[in-house]
Amino acid sequence: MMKSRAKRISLKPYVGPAGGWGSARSVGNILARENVLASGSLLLTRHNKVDGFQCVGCAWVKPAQPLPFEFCENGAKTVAWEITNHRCGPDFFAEHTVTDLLDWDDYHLEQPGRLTHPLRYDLESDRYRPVSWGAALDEIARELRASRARDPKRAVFYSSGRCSNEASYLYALFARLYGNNNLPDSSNLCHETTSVALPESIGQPVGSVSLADWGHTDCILFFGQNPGSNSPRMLHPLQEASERGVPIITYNPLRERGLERFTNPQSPTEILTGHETRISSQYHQVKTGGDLAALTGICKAVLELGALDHGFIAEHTHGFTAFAEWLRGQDWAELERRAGLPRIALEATAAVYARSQATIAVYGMGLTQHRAGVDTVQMLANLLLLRGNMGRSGAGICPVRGHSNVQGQRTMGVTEKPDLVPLDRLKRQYGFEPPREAGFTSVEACEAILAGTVDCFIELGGNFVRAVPDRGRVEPAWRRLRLTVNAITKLNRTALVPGEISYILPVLGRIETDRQATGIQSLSMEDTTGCAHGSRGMRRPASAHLISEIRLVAELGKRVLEPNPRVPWDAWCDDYRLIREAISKTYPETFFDYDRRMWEPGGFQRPLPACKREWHTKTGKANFITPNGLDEDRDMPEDGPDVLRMMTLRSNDQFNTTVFGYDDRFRGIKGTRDVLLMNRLDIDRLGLADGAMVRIETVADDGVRRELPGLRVVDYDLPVGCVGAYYPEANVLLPLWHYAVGSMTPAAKSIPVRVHRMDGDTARTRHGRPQMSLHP
Ligand SMILES: Nc1nc2c(c(=O)[nH]1)N[C@H]1C(S)=C(S)[C@@H](COP(=O)(O)OP(=O)(O)OC[C@H]3O[C@@H](n4cnc5c(=O)[nH]c(N)nc54)[C@H](O)[C@@H]3O)O[C@H]1N2
Ligand SMILES: Nc1nc2c(c(=O)[nH]1)N[C@H]1C(S)=C(S)[C@@H](COP(=O)(O)OP(=O)(O)OC[C@H]3O[C@@H](n4cnc5c(=O)[nH]c(N)nc54)[C@H](O)[C@@H]3O)O[C@H]1N2
Ligand SMILES: [Mo]
Repeated sequence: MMKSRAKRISLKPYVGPAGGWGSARSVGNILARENVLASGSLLLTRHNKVDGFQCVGCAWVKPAQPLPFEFCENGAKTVAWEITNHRCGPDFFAEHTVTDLLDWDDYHLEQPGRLTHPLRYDLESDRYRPVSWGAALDEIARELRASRARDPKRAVFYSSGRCSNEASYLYALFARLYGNNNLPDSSNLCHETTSVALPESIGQPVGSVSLADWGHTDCILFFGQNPGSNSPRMLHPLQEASERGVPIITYNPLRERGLERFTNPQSPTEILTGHETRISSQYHQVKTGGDLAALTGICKAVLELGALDHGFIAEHTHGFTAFAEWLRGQDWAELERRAGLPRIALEATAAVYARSQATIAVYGMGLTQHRAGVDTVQMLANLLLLRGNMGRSGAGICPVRGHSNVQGQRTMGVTEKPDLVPLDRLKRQYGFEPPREAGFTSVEACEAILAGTVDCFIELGGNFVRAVPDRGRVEPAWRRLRLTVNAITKLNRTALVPGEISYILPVLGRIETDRQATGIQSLSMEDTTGCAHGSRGMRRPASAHLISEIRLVAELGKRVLEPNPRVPWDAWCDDYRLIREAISKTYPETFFDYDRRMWEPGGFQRPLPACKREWHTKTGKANFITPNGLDEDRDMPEDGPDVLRMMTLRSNDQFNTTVFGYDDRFRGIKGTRDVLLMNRLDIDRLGLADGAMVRIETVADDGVRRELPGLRVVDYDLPVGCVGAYYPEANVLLPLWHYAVGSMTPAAKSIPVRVHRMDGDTARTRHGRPQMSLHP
């Protein structure tokens, strides 16, 4: 039976603020639906507190002086999702074949609840069947050993950015002892652009802004990040800044409610009196991919105003003269055309910025997920450097990371880039020769799977097949893998595309108590500002059969690798403090006295050299980086009049591929995700109508047909020529090779498409199957 949306659809503009009563009501609804209203409400008081647990949602800062309820609507939803009382056990799998389940959409797949037993795919009955942990681990280990004997580079160890620092450290060590650096993670699909761009600009792969800076800033620039849905706790410092009169200037193709108005959902007075805070003082609806041109224009205007910090530029930077010359050579008309904004808008931003003594620049996927993403992030850094806004109180660059520990995972060595890892220290500490050759990014892992050079894919969290581009090509290739292992908490599509041998291994979530030989264990994570925090699970595990991610990695380590007395898998599992000791040996500068410091209020911050105006770059200075050109999409055919740029969006009711519901409250879309947001002029120009059913087709000349039928046109306020549809449904349209130059982050915010009207019968919504075919 097909399971997909079956709700009343309503599409009308949302008039309320972000936060407010709508937010409080939405949290209550989800706690009730997951059947955890009482216990969930109590647990939420321990959320993001010292001695509590760290949110399983986003990576926004966990302050030293938390609010009474230091959580947001979406954090509460992700918590309720994990602690749900619903269970997805062997009965469920006895009832449904995998082929049946492939017709279910993302929402319905996760709805049965937490996975309770290890399961092995049985081809004959086309069902997942329960299996003992021992048998599962033995077979997985046998396959990994066989593949390693063939070539240690034929296994991939993916993770989604949720695992604790402790689990990540062991996972990365395991992969390197196994013999490769194939450690792609979700950040390859996300902020890898940041990790490539910022080291060249300012000598560190992470941002330079701490929470304290928000209290001292006098200007905030916001590029392509949506705090109302994706990091709502950030709305509190934003509200505070706005009430102090700090100008907040936003560049975003959509008018996102959280960047327009906010009512604190935790303040009864604000809710009752209808108090709203205006957030953005200027809002510029830049064209998707137009930020590189827009930022260039702002830099040019700052230069023309002469509003430079000459002292800073002379003492701390490199490359200014070449950059300034390049700026002078840029043509305003061309910049206006590419940005989709008039010169006067860019000059208005420059004028405000030129008066500021301390500016913070915030950004997210709107900059990183573009072909020119690296150039664009570096242009934002250039803008800050022009006025010395780096390493100064109240100023700096602030990438907003996604998954709750995506940054910590990278710090712990989960990366395909060996240069980022202290391999020599690992060599001494564990007495082995670590592999030096770069491993696969997520995109390269897909390419290798397509080429048939991967045997085993281990997924420690996440929903890889659903999150990556080109699903129509990747899914069939995925089925040819010898071994796929899904160490997850809820059922998702990746587990339904089995390789020859396929397992679902259910693991403990972070909110659950993790009891090992020496008692209940704690974990740690790093937030988006580089602070590491302790976290203690406090909920009874969803099933007696769950094991921790740490135990899982250790059990594989014992079974796959030759014994090594310096790698005490069992002792590490018995007492996670010993893992933290090992981490402090590998990273002594940051993680000394780890076990104590992680419980300090606000966590402890890793050393961030740019904050002290120390530049760990090749030139020893902060670098102005001049791009090669302003083309957004050099790999795509020239736009015709009927070609639109599609960005893939997140709704307010999802966490990545986890879909909580079909409502996107702030955008006024209710009961459906099958929509195409479109400007009125484009709707008219292409002879469509508001509400028309359409089929989308990617414009690319590689001979592959990529299509998504069954979307409903919604007349929406976005720039002419730009359209929006939801991720992950739209991933089938994104070619694997359309990614950011330098970082390989898929260019999910700029897919050239054509829109075709569908008639009558063909206009049915199909969720599960990728609508794609290959031309011979
Ligand atoms: N509730 C919830 N929270 C989440 C997540 C979630 O799915 N749901 N995901 C988590 C993860 S892993 C991540 S990485 C973050 C993602 O959080 P964000 O970085 O906010 O990512 P998106 O929502 O994909 O897109 C951000 C914004 O970019 C705008 N945009 C699109 N194209 C462009 C462009 O060309 N230029 C500009 N200037 N803007 C553009 C969109 O309109 C949107 O407002 O959130 C994390 N938090
Ligand atoms: N077109 C398009 N594609 C995108 C994006 C986009 O904006 N547009 N965004 C990209 C981004 S920013 C990201 S980060 C990726 C996300 O890619 P992933 O991180 O791979 O995907 P998620 O949806 O976060 O993974 C959800 C699954 O993780 C499992 N899970 C949840 N909690 C835990 C846990 O505690 N432990 C374990 N082991 N498993 C757990 C659950 O089973 C759940 O089904 O998608 C990327 N793809
Ligand atoms: Mo992300």
